[in-house]
Amino acid sequence: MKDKTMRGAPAPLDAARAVPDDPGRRKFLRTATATATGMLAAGSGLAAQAQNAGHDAHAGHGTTPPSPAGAPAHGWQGGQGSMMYMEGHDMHGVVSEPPGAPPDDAVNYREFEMTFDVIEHEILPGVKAPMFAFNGQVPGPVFRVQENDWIKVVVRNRTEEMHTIHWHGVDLIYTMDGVPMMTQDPVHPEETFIYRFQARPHGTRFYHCHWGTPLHFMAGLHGAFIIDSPNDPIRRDFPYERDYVLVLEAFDVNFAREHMNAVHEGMKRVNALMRQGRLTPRTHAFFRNYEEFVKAMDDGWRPPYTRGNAELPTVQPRFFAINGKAFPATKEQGHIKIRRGENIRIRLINGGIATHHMHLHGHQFYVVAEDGNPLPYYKRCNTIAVTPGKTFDIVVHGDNPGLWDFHDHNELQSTNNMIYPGGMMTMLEYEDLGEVPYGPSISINQ
Ligand SMILES: [Cu+2]
Repeated sequence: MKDKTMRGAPAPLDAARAVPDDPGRRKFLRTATATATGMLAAGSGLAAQAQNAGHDAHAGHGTTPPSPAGAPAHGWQGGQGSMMYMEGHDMHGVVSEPPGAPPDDAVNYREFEMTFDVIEHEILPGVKAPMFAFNGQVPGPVFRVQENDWIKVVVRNRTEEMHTIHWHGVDLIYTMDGVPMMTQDPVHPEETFIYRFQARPHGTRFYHCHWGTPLHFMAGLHGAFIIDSPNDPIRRDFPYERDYVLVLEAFDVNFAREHMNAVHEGMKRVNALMRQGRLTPRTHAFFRNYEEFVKAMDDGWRPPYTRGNAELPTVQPRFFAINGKAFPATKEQGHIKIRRGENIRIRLINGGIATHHMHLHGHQFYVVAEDGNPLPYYKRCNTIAVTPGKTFDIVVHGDNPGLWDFHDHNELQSTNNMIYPGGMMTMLEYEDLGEVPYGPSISINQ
């Protein structure tokens, strides 16, 4: 991210983490194959490599300049939808840009650089899983922009799979909406894709990959997209200085590992077929339209959902995280801090596939926004169900000094691999508590 707001964002939980390099990715894929049945496969070697590579792994990757305004963008053929990956294109270095947004000289874009990566992500000590990642981190970086800002996101695919970015809850030009084959071609390996849109309306929104969604979205291509506005009524009604972004996640690490390898093998097959000139709609389950698909079935072709992925396990998350980390590793990002008399805003974003009943001890918080939109009246609650695809904003008023549990009240999700306590659990901590009669310790097998 080159925009300074991505680094200087006020949210205390936004810390970016190390970006692993490509050799590490290849190595982990081999490791993952060998340990597909082992849930808690170790990967410290990779972690060490990732640290050595550090953020400089990104510095060498310049962004190819966008095509000039009005130039025919690669892969866009008069709205016909593209078959480009069946035509043997080498996408290395290709820059694609959908039509529909103003050119660079027409509006003042805030430009962000993004990458799709494969990493091994540590959910908590002892548990690592292969994941896709924006900018080498899970969740992706937090965008903080102002309403009506024009946003330009230049995203480079550094994986061997395909992806897109969908801007969830943002009212943008449909060609930037990121749904593969519906509004754009997927972003191919080594391709760079440019999204341009205006950030509106204000509120807590998010972004995620829309390709191969159960895997790509769950593990872990998702991140917060916060659109602020001076006209936000919540700022008026609950003056606050600090807000916290909590991306709620449910990880099935076995599924991630096995599906990641299946996808990887699938891409190898596609590439081999392409080299041999044998990539066809039937070998790749890709059709120009519904009629072509039905005709193939009439001719005896069997779609993948009647055979292909059946060998994969049912998705059953056993690890639940806030901003990529499960309790007690939620501590690594810091607790949610508050002081007596202070209002804090907490933005809850469901970045996964489960419902999370977030319960705060010792307080009745105000539910102030749903799906990013301010509510016409504020409801007082101590528990709120955050279903998949939803965001809720709550405001906590600091009226009960102490150390308070804030956790998923589906207790199965306050565990790590069914061992309590763990998972989706963190703490609301008063900074001005002074001397505490009881200080927390760590117990991880109750
Ligand atoms: Cu993806």
